[in-house]
Amino acid sequence: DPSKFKAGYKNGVSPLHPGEHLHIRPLSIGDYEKGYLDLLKQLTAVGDVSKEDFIGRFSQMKSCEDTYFIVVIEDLKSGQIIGSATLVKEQKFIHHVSSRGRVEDVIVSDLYRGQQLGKILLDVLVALSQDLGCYKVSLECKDKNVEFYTQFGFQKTEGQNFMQLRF
Ligand code: 16G
Repeated sequence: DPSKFKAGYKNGVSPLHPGEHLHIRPLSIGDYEKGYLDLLKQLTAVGDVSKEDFIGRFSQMKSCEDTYFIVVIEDLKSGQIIGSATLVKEQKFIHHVSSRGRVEDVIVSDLYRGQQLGKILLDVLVALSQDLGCYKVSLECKDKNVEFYTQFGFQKTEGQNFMQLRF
């Protein structure tokens, strides 16, 4: 529902029109050949992921109905994936058997920064999490990105901490 998207775009760009030659859509298996994993390497360690590994993980995610929503932006001119963000819908007993949305792995290729593509990806995932009936949506990010996420309504929560145990 396009009316759900917040305003505030410049230069005629919007989630429905991300830019010349740019196409926004769900991740597909063929994106292995379109540099999807190289894009993720701009976010964190990815390692050696074979096509077989990729297909296996893709299929596992797909088999979890209504759970993984990976949105990508493809540059149709180069045939490369240049932006991506994931929404995970986590099912709960709490809040009257509701669900929580988690925004993960948000990345826009360094060559495409400053074109409002991060905003597009976030607007799409926030609208999607609402449509899916999540009672909240959350994310973890670096200090330098806090301001970016504030524009979508994300807020740091007083008295709540992000904790992790790494292996
Ligand atoms: C950031 C990402 C998170 C990603 C992590 C990878 C967003 C909003 N946050 O926290 O989704 O999984 O970085 O870093 O995109 P790591 O390899 O140190 O876990």
